[in-house]
Amino acid sequence: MERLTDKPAARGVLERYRDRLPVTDDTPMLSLGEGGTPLVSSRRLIERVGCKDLYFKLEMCNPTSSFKDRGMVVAVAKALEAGARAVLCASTGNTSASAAAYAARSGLDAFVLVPHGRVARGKLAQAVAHGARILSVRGNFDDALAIARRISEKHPIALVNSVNPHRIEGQKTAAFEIVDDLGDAPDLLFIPVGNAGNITAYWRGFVEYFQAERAGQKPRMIGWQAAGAAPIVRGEPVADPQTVATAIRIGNPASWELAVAARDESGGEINAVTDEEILDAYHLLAEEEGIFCEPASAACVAGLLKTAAEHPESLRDQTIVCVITGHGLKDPETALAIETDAPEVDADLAAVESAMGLA
Ligand code: AN7
Repeated sequence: MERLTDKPAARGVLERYRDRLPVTDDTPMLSLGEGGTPLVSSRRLIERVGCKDLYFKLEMCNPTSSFKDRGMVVAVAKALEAGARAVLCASTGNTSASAAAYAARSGLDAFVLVPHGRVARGKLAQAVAHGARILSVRGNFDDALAIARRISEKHPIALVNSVNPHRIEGQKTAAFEIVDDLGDAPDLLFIPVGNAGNITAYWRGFVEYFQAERAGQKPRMIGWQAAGAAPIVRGEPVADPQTVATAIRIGNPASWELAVAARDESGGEINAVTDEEILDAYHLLAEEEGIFCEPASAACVAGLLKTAAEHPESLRDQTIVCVITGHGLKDPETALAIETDAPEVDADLAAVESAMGLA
């Protein structure tokens, strides 16, 4: 942490929001330039939705291409401040990618427990590249998190899952940015729900800005789980969660109660969308908005399209933000699973013209 003078373009979450984060004089100002992500307006999907305004918060534009970086930078900085030598997480992929990156930058060891065979390849590639010690656990995310919690209790290794309160603190800064960009909170926030840390964090951020009178209202929080991994919707843990959206393949969310509180205090809802609905939204977002996200992120857009189909009147006068949590490149298998029509052609002008239908 010698080079405290690093000044990434976006300054980073710790420096920008130090007054609203658990930053002390001893907290290292770690940063990879996280936060400050774009809030882009919908150009085409809004016509299907029929609301007043529709925006996408592009959290895939963070340094490791997911929202996790906002919380991870705080958790790793606080671990450093406390003298930790190593960090540990269980992860469906994005938390491990982020932990690996910030640990690498800090000279800490990173141990990541991932559910065997269920992590998208791009996320594994990130953990490998950053030199994390990856353990592929024969079990699901919930099994891996239970073990990670035990290990952090028994050994001096900092747990950087969202049960670490510093993660939630960092992630709430995304809500601040939305309010600052819009001039107020939106009416509705659509957000995917897995381990339920992020919906908890956004709600905290919106409440804080409302109490500080930086926002005149708070949004209703509208969370979306995958139908095969929807414990909060069903009201009971799911023993064997299944969904194409591997990031949210979680059967017993750590922040379950806090997510329910966010839902209820905001007058919101947490509902489910099927894998088919998720993949439809995933393709529409890429094809009609130019936004290539991972399937879990598309769950909230799927939920928005479903709501537009079932209760169009509920959206009519609303300003809506969808949180696009992770990048599509993280999961190339899903992207390439659709039938691609990429005919091979000879390296010849006439042949290419003919294949393009220009001949
Ligand atoms: C792209 O990385 O749980 O409800 O271990 O990667 O806060 O869990 C990821 C979750 C949404 C759900 N979108 O957020 C992990 C992990 C993406 C994600 C979620 C995740 P939470």
